[in-house]
Amino acid sequence: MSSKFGHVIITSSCIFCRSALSYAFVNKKPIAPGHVLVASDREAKRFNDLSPEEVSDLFKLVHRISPIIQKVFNATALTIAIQDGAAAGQTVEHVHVHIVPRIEGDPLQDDRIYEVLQTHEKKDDIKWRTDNEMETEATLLKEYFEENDDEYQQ
Ligand code: AMW
Repeated sequence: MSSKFGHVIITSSCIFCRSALSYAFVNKKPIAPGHVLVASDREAKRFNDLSPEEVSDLFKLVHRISPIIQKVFNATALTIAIQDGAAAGQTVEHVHVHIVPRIEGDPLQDDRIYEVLQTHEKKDDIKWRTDNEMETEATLLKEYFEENDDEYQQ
């Protein structure tokens, strides 16, 4: 089943994990390897438009997938962020959480990540990935969840 992400349709081949009210998918223009997104199923624009149940479900899904993203992409840390509103850099008007794998000394140090997150979609130095590249990553992550994530308790 595909899902709406603001004005964009995310195909099921790019969605690697779902919960009752949210879904996790690979990024078309990641700022680092493994930069993924978690969105609410319902197309709410701003964080505060979500119900408490949706907030809880969204962050439970972030909580569930984040250690796996860190491990799969050989990171030692994560930046977990929401750009909530246009002035904060939000371009897709549908609540979503960014999960970005980090390592000591990576190019996003010194809070540079926040500038890059706000501007990366408009800049040409990071390329938009092909559907094939995205599907390959989502397939890898899907298998990882199906096989290795049985113990997660929501
Ligand atoms: W925001 O700037 O609204 O906080 O973040 C939007 C995110 O959505 C960006 O990281 C961007 O790369 C990503 N994105 C935009 N279009 C797509 C798409 N078709 N599929 C997956 N991710 C997308």
